[in-house]
Amino acid sequence: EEQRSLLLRSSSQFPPPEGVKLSYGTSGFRADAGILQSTVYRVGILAALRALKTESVIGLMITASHNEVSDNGVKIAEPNGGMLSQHWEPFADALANAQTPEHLLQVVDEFAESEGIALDGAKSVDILVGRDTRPSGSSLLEAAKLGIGSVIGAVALDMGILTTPQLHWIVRARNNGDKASEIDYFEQISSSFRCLMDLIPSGSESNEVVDKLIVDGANGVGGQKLQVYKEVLELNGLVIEVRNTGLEGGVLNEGVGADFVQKEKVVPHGFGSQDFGSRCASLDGDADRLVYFTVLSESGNKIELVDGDKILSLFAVFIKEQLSILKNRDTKLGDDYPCCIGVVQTAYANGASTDFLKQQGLEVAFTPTGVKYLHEKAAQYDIGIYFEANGHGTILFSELFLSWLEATNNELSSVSKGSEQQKAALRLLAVSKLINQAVGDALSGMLLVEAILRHMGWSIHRWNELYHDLPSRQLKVKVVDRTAVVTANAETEVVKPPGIQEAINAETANYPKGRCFIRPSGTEDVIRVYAEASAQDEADRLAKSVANLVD
Ligand code: 16G
Ligand code: ZN
Repeated sequence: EEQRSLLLRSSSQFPPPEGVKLSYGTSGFRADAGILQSTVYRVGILAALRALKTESVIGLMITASHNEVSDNGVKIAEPNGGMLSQHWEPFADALANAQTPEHLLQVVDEFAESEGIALDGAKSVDILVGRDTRPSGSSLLEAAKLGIGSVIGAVALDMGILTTPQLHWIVRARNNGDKASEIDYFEQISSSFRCLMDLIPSGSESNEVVDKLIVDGANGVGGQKLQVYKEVLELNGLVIEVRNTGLEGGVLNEGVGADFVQKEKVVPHGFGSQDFGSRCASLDGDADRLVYFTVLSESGNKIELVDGDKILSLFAVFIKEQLSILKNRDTKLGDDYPCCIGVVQTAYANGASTDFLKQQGLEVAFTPTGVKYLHEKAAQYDIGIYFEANGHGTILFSELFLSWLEATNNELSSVSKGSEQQKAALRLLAVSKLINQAVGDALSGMLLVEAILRHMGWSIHRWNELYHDLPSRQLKVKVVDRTAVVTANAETEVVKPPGIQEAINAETANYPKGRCFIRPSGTEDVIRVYAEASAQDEADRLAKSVANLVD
């Protein structure tokens, strides 16, 4: 009874915005920050219920990633650091759209009942709340706390300003019983980076790689964090210059950041001809995406993009190399482990990257767009590497494989300490600690790229030469109802409306190496078109003619 009146009282302060229907999309709720107070309050309730259900620490992150600064959003991190369990999404929608306090109470009651969640205040659970640097973040964070506070037994812990992957990492670590603060996060990633640097084979130093890395921080939280921690990284052998930290007066995501760089293929603000030839990286607004680039000429603003597919390829090549060194060890030293390695991509992956990965003998799987799908698939392997072309991705290691690796490393260190095999085991262990096991993380991903380039003795140009991207074009078409388009086969085929896929096939057949698909965006009211062909003007034309089919 106390719980009911508390919910009624507090939710009456947060009426939902009029005339908007909200939906928990691929990355939670996102909208203009001005209408989000009630949504964030309600996600606070959701997080509290999720924590009671799982009897674990849950995360609540307030961010709209690469969206413009006036937007904001909110999403949940599960106990293992992953995305909200998909079967809770409809409940999230019902909660966000409940029109009156009475209706909201009814939604909560029914759901708690069906999930077997006791709302008697008997248990105490923690919800970690974080936000990015958006000005709307602090008042939304207060709304989240009130939502959490309206469920008896739920306690909100304000983690302040964090990158999205940091919050996911901390939630995961807390549930594993580890010490987990932002300091522990940086301690772990910088010490495992150090470990990889110490294991670099002699003779692979290349002057080009030793040059400093220039990072575009998107005027967001990632740039700020890097600015603070760059001295520590410098001690570990990595010199970084951070631009667009947000402290120079630039606007979040405006002409800067990984999404801008990847989509527009031009230099972000603050970069130009003076950076010709340098190794540059770009983070997105909440630092869960990473792309690299170089400035193409001494005059223009054109770049050579080194995208998520290339980061994936670099990681895959390095890991395969370590696995094959390990395989060469004396098998008298315990059983071998049939490590099952797989890579996961979406339809946006450049066809040349898929060909390259297959040539390396890797199993390549495809899922629909959205981290939750890629992550789930990658978790099925002993080592699952996933990346979206836009730069979101990570490497997942299975518990079974990691314990085998620990045991093998122990054995090797007693019989052949310092051998190549032991070094390979140590490198893989370091990668598993450096790379964020919860979610794609631009900061930890960047450190892994930097370590591998030094290990290989590769410049960014050498890395970029792993394969040549096929020319591609992305377009979007504004539509009234994007749900009219339904796709199958990891978004490569349209099943509704009828007839469209046949028309796309007919268009595509006109282009050598042509490939084209359309899909409804999960974040905007548009249909996206992607086309690839052997020449840029062909990719452009193919995309355009297919866009006309949709219009
Ligand atoms: C979200 C997704 C990202 C995906 C993008 C596609 C997460 C955390 N983020 O940003 O993975 O690439 O949406 O956007 O899942 P779209 O559906 O508008 O093309
Ligand atoms: Zn992001």
